[in-house]
Amino acid sequence: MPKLMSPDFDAVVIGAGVTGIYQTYLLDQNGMSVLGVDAAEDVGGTWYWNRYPGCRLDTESYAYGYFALKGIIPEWTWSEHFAGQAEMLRYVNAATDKMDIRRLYRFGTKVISAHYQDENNVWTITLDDGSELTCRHLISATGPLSASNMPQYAGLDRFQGEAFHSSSWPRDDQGRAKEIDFTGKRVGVIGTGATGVQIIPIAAETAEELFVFQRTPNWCTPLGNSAISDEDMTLIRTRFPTILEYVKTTPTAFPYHRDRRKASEVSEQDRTAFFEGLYDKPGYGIWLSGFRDLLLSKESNQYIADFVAGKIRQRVHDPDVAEKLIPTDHPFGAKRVPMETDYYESYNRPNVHLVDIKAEPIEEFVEAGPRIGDRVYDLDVIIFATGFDGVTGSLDRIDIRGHAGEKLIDAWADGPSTYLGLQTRGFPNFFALVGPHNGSAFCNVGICGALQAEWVTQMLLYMRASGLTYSQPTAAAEKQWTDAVYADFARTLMADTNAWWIKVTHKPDGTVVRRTLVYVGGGPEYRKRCEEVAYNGYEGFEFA
Ligand code: NA7
Repeated sequence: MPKLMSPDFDAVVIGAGVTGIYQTYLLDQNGMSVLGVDAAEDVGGTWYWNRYPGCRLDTESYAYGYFALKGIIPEWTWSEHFAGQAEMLRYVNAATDKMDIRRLYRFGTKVISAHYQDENNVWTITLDDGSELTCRHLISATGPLSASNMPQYAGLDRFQGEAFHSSSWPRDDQGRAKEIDFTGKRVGVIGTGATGVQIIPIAAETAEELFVFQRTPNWCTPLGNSAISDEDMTLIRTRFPTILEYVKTTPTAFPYHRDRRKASEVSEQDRTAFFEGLYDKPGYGIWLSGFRDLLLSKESNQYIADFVAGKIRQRVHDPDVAEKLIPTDHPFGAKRVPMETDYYESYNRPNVHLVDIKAEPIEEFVEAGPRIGDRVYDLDVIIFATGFDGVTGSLDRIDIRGHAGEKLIDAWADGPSTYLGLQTRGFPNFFALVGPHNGSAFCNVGICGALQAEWVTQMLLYMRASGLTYSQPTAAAEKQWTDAVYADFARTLMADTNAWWIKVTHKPDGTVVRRTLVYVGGGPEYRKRCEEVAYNGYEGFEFA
């Protein structure tokens, strides 16, 4: 039985992104001593780090808003239906000012390790400035897409041009993203996920030559962004409470419900008309409002895949290039669908060249650029839009050790095991917000992260009121939750597609283990489950 010891803080929150700052605020408001830590120099998380040209929301600005609760949304004027990075960062900053939580943060500081001390029932946190502190509860809000994936190409250090990951865009002396003028430059982009698809059309406009190094094409559909007029903004404001309630009813907390029909229940003509309507509408409708069996039935999926492939063939003039841009390895929507603006038209420009690095991989970098076979691509700038070590990557990079020194990275070696995606047995008082298996990594983070922050706050208040200082899930509750998460995911067409939400482990005996990092039960079901657990006295948790 763990003993009581007075730690330096009731809680340490790792991360100053949209979820972390809200968690810090809630704990402070409820009289707990809390320290927030973030490697960045300020708040913003994703919106702080990702400053590449073209970076913007791929979901409606006004649906990304739990800050409504803090009075931010009613005052905020969105300039575009899908806000750009700078506006998003201003928005998070405004929310931070309103919540007055900067004073609780240590910025520019990384958490190196977090070790649970069995004998004192506290976590010892080591920071990269060498300092150590203790806390009762450790709460990570490190983001599902914050640990960048930078390929280690041989010879990269020899490259004489500029090379950087999209989330580490070069900064000026004041820390602002440098505007890189691509004019007259030979530019390379590696990666064609959501990030590459946002950068490519912009670089294409001015670069002398743009080489897109594509390993796997994605199914991309039009974003349809536009400015919000003053009149529209007035209407959005009046509708805001409804929008917020509505998104809470949808599986992903984005403003989209699936169509109730199966694809096979609709005539070919009506199906095509339905797809045309979705393709022309701004945003994610084509993915999230499609037929209800889109991600369950191969036949249903093939209809939409054929439709989008047809659009790519129409939009890209060179038939060979068009074919290379059409995915053949994964169903439509089995990866997050990049929302594009003139992406396919970029390939009609004479200065844009698609290089298929699945057919012929980059072998190494030399001084001038990447070498493929006999050809060296002579480049001034190369942007690695190569994505992230998703969901658990940011936690894997911290030395987290629980009961008896067990490492979290070992406990999750074959895939995460959690209860409600929030706690793991053997790691007492540790909560992972927007972590694996809790719905929010596959959800509108603003909404789902807030739900978790509120839920964790309630649990800590319950513990305080009950004189409890120790919590962890029971083995049975954790197993039941984890088995259900894996079983639900296995039923979908996403199960066989590698995306950032799948952890792939190559075992020494040659077997490959593929595990989902996300919960696909949907927001309403997740919320219901969390509420049931709390209502039943936090059933499934052990307290002391
Ligand atoms: P993504 O969607 O994971 O895309 C990463 C891209 O980088 C993808 O095309 C990868 O190809 C490619 N990649 C990754 N590693 C390599 C190497 N070593 N060589 C060549 N190409 C590589 O990340 P994004 O940043 O674009 O988007 C992340 C999320 O941000 C997105 O889902 C939205 O939610 C917002 P692959 O497919 O692995 O063959």
